Amino acid sequence: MSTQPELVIRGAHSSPYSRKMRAVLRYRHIPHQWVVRGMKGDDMPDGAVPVIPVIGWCNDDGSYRDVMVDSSPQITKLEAEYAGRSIVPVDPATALLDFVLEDFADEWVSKAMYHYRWANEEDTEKSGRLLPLDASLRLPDDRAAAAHDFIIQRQVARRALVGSTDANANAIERSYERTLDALQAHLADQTFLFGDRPGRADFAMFGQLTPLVWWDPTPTAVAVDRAPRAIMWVQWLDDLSWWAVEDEEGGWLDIEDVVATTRTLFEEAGRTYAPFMIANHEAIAAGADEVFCEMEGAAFRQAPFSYQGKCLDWIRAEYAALTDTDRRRVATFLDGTGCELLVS
Ligand SMILES: N[C@@H](CCC(=O)N[C@@H](CS)C(=O)NCC(=O)O)C(=O)O
Repeated sequence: MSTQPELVIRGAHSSPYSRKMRAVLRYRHIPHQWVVRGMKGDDMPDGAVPVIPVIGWCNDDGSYRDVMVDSSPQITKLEAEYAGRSIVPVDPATALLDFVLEDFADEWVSKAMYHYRWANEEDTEKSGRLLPLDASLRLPDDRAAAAHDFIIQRQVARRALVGSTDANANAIERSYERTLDALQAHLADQTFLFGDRPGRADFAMFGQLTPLVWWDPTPTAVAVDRAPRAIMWVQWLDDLSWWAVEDEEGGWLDIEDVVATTRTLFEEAGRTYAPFMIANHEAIAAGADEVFCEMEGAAFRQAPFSYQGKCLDWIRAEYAALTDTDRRRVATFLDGTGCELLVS
């Protein structure tokens, strides 16, 4: 009898999005097989674009009937196909907030992740030594040394693509610090962002924070100082298969009850992520070759990023699909955070 689960997730230990999706599958009790990209057992075809994680749906004979990339749509498909332990809040207005904060983590906190790692020599050196071994512990030393140089060159050269320039460093680093401060305050009283069970935003934040607070020395030191709770929270999120969900519909907050410390994260998103996402969307629409926005009185610039343009479209589509009443409830919550611009 075949013991192969229907789902295979192909990722890498060091990939924030892979960790996000593996944590979702674990928490949701969805049987799956984890496969490290390029290692034995990895027979999955690439998805539409060559990124990880890829989730593959298997037939009984082991062939793949579907493969899919991009963590947010993966979560949506899994929600439609698997019942129980949902990670989408029951109140549609809270669910919209959760979707926005998921995107803040995926598309903005990810800039801090990339920046700290590839802008500081100590962090860069560490990743250069460790990343080649992610998929192959037995890689011979000479090949690991060659991979060290190759990875560092490639990743440092890509810094500007995600906005990790010297001119943007202050905006990215202060935002990381404020995000940690908000989480430290939040976790003093709450385990998750939208109730007594984790949502999409919790898993997205977990994914990006893993390298920031557990791997890279510079941002880890910042986190030890400012947000020890967030560091341990990341350990919790990695495997929440044990977290009890007694009432499938219960445990979520209505939007009117979402706590002030979660709102603080929206204020942070409103200072940074929201102006960036809007300027990026406008730059793509105008065919411009640079995104420019004001962030706390300084200029933030990078090249347009088309995937992030789609992310804003998805947020706006979700908002448009709400009832008039729920749209008003969301607008009331977001008013004054800076995130209201995302949906207006
Ligand atoms: N939008 C994607 C992003 C996935 C992504 O950027 N993955 C990175 C690794 S974390 C990647 O595959 N980069 C190219 C590579 O590693 O070859 C998601 O939500 O999953």
